[in-house]
Amino acid sequence: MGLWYDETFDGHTRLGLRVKETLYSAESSYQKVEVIDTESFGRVLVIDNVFMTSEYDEFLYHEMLAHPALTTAPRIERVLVIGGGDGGTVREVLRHSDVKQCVMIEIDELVVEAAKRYLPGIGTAWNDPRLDVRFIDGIDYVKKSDDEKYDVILLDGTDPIGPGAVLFNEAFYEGCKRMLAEDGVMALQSESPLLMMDVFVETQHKLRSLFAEVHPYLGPVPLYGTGTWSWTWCSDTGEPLRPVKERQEAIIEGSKAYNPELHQAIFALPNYVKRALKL
Ligand code: SPD
Repeated sequence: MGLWYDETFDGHTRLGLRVKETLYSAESSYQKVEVIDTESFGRVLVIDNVFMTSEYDEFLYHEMLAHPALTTAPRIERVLVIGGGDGGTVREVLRHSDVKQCVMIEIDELVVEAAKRYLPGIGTAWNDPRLDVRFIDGIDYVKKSDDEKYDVILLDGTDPIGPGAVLFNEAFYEGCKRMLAEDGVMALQSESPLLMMDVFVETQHKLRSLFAEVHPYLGPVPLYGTGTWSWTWCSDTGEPLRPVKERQEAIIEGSKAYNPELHQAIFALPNYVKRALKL
């Protein structure tokens, strides 16, 4: 039978992957970081026993986090990514030639070290001169930084447990808004509207109290084992369904999932989500 690695979601449900080999296992001052090689999902980054990303389906998550925001913001010269230590999100950001600078704030250097060594197929843009990686606390950064505001902010956190929990609180979102240009766009991973409906709904309410336009969108990420995953597009101006065609055209060829039709489709919400959000 071999060895299995299980992620347990709620004490009653788990997703198991058959492990070929554990490639890396270490404890930082924040969390346990592992990379396992699996039969079905290829190499998988695991943080505190939660599957974070896999070689097999990472594109479904990273392309969906990055491109809806990057194709709709009025400008995309300065982009901030908070979290995302595996490098998948910044890789997608840097595929846009209009991006002049991408600052990535990751609290845990060990995640980036592990990803660089064991997941080189995911983080393919580490050497891009436009990338500025800083190992600092994202909360402190958005609350106190004097840096120029960003055109796009992407939040690529873990689930709201452990060090990633603060990335779901209102004070953090307020800080992000402080760092966002007036007409900027922020997008974030906002959990599963099925197994984590309470977190999903609460997150939408927090965002709605800060932004005039808050639009969740959905897609599958098999590694998260919950059927459907959500991300949320936020802005005070702008409109998620009016992408810049030239930006879309420039990335279609190299995208495994994102295309203009999918961009429109992912914002269509099923009734159970609309009802939960009173839309
Ligand atoms: N249930 C796991 C959710 C993890 C979301 N972030 C993943 C980081 C991938 N860059």
